[in-house]
Amino acid sequence: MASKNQTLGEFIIENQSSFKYSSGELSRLINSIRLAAKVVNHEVNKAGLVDIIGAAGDTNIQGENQQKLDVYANEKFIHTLTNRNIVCGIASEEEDDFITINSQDENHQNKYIVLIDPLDGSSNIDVNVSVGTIFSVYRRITPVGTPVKLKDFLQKGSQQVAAGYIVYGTSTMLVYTTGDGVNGFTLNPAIGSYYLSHPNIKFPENGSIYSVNEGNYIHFPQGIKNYIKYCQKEEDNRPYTSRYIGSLVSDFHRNMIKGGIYMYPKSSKNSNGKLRLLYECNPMAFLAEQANGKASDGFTRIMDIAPTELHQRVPFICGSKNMVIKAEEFMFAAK
Ligand code: AHM
Ligand code: MG
Repeated sequence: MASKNQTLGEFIIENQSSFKYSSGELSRLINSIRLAAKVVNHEVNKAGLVDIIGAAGDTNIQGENQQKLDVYANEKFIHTLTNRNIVCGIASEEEDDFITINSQDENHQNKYIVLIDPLDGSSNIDVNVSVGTIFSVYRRITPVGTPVKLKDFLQKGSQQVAAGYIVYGTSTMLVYTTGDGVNGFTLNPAIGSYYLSHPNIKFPENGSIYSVNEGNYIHFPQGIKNYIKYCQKEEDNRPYTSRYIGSLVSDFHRNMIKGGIYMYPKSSKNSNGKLRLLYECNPMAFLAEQANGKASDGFTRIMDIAPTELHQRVPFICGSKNMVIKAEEFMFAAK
């Protein structure tokens, strides 16, 4: 039984047997992400010292090259997952192609692949605003023991076995699902342990926050424009409040706790929106549905979209169930 003072390590062990494909492999994988996230967190927390310890591209006092944090995070996650020999392939928003991992054990038995956005919203770092890591886990569909193929990565979001994010915010939190609800763990930086602080998180069915980059308003499809006007109307429990951090993980996290909707629609500037189906939308959609929320491209459930390429972009509408349903109504009405 989950209790609030449980550590993430204890939680993983306790819940391992309830996971239907349990072999310990997924637990080890989540453990690796937890570890890499701590290291990345340490680095992200020092971002404000950049003028003192040197910026990206500079050489620091030890003669080491300073890296951009998104590059650093990418390397850290890939390195940890590769070194611990627990996945057979990784795709990252920071890499052009997927990475095949040659397992060191002779039978090459690893069956999971990971897709990751190592540091989402990284343009916020320079101004001390929260950023995040997003990850998604699938079972490979090609035979175990052979090199992974593109089709292992191009699975529908509905095939995910786990997904989660780390938000490097005022506290650092790791929030994840293995298909049995969503749990949030807060890092105690003094001792380096994550504690279960938010068990079984659920989106309120209705919310009063809408999150969208309204600077793009004139470029939005008519359905989104109409929905935004609906949010602003003085009626029932409206107008809603507008909150947009511009950091998906943080906007999603707030909306999940308080009730709200996040939208990155297509526009006349970006014909498929901005966000990536595999690294951003699918994992967030899995978390949303596991937390009683909903995720759509305006017409179709995100996790039902069949991916055609690794870095595919899709319009994204995600959050409290009734708000997403209402936004979809406006999209269909203006079609
Ligand atoms: P990134 O993957 O390049 O960091 O972009 C993703 C981010 C999201 O976190 C955020 O919601 C969105 O881009 C903000 O975009 P915009 O500045 O266009 O509103
Ligand atoms: Mg991103």
